[in-house]
Amino acid sequence: MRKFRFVHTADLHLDSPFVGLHEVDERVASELREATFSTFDRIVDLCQEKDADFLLVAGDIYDSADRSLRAQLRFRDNLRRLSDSGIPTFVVYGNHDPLNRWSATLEWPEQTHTFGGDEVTSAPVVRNGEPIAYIYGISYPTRDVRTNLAKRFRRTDDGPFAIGLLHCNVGDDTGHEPYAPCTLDDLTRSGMDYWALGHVHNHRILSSKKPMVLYPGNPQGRSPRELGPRGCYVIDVDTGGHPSAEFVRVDTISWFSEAVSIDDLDTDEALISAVEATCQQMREQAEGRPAIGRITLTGRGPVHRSLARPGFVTELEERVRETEGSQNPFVWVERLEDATGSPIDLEQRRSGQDFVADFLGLVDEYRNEPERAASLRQHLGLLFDAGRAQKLLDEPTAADLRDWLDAAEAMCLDLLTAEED
Ligand SMILES: [Mn+2]
Repeated sequence: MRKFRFVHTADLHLDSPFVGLHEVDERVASELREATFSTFDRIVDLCQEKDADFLLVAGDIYDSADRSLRAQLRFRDNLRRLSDSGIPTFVVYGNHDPLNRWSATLEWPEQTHTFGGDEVTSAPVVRNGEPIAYIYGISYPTRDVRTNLAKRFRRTDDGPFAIGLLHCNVGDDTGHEPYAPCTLDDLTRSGMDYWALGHVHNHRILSSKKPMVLYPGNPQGRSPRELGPRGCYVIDVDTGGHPSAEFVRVDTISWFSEAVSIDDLDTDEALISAVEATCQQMREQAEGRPAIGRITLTGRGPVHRSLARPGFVTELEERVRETEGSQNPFVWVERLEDATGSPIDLEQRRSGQDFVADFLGLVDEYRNEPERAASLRQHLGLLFDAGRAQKLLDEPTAADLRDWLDAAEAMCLDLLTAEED
C-alpha cells in the first residue's frame, strides 16, 4: 500500500468564553478571545506544511450548543483553505455541539465530510483514483448520548486502512462525563486500524498497537485545570499499514498553576522577587507564547504576617499583573492565592502544655477521627440546611471541609500567637 499522513484533532471548543477569568485587562482579553481560533489556524497551517492527506476532527468543535456565527464562519473558512489545497476534512460532532442544535445555513467546502447522527457510515479517502483509507464515523444527534456508539462500528471495506472517528469516553474515566461510554475492547473488536477519538482534554495514547487508539486532547487549554503543552497528532502510516504518532504543540496561550513556598523568604522584597521569578519561569516554559498562571503561596515564614494584612495580597497581585502583564509575551497572574501560615514550629507547639497545644490537638481530632470530621458538616447546618443560601450553595465535599479546617486552623493560630512576637 501507499504510505500516507493525516492530522488528528478534537475538542477545539471554538469561541470558548474562558469562564471564571475576571478582571482581565484589554490586551489579555483580546488574546483570549482569539486563542481558540488562532490555534485552529495553526492546525490548518500544520496540515499544509506537513503535506497531510486529510484532517480528522473528533467532536466538540464549538464550545456550547449555542454556537456563535463567528465560530462557524472561522471553522468553515479554515476548512475551505484546506479544501482549496486538496486536503479533505472529516468531521463528527460531540456533546458540546450535537446535530439538533442551531447551525447557520452555510455553504461547506466540497472536500468537507460531516458524519450524520443516525448510524455509523463510512467514506473513502481517494488519492490518484485509489482509496488509501476508509473513515467510519457518527455524530451526536443530541447532547446526552449515553449509549455505547463504539459497538456500532463494524469494518465493511476491504481497503488498506480503516479509521474510526468518534467522540466518546473510554473506560470508567471519572474525570469526564460518561458520554458514549465504551471499553478499549469494544474499539479493538470493530476491526479498525486507528481510532481518532475526542472528548478527554489531556492528550493520551490508549493503545499504540493495532488498533492505535488516542485522544489528542484540546489544542488550546481554557482554565488552570488544562495545563501544559497542548496540540494535535500527526500520524504517519507506512507501506505496511503501521501508524506512528507525533504530538505537535499548537496552543496559542499556555496555562500554569504554580506554588511558591515562603519558607525561606525573610522580607517582603524577597517575596515579590520570588513571585516575579515564578512568572519568568512560566514565560520560559511557554516558549514564546503568552502565559496565564495561578500562583499559590504556601509554607510558613515571617512574610505570612504581611500577607495576612487586609489588601496586601490584592495589591501584590495588581503589582505583578502590571509588571509581568505588560511585557511581551505577557504573563498574566490569574489569581494569587495565599495559603501560608505563621512561622511557628507546629510540632513543638503540639507537644506544649498551653492553650495553643490544646487547640492544635482539637483540630487534629477533627482531622483524623472520621466521626469528628463528619460532625463538621453538622456545624454548618445553619448555612447548608436552611434558609435561602441552601438553594445557591453546592453541598460541601469532604475535601472542602478539610480545606476549611486547614484555613480555620491557620487563622486561629495567627490570632492566638499574634501577641507572642
Ligand atoms: Mn470537549
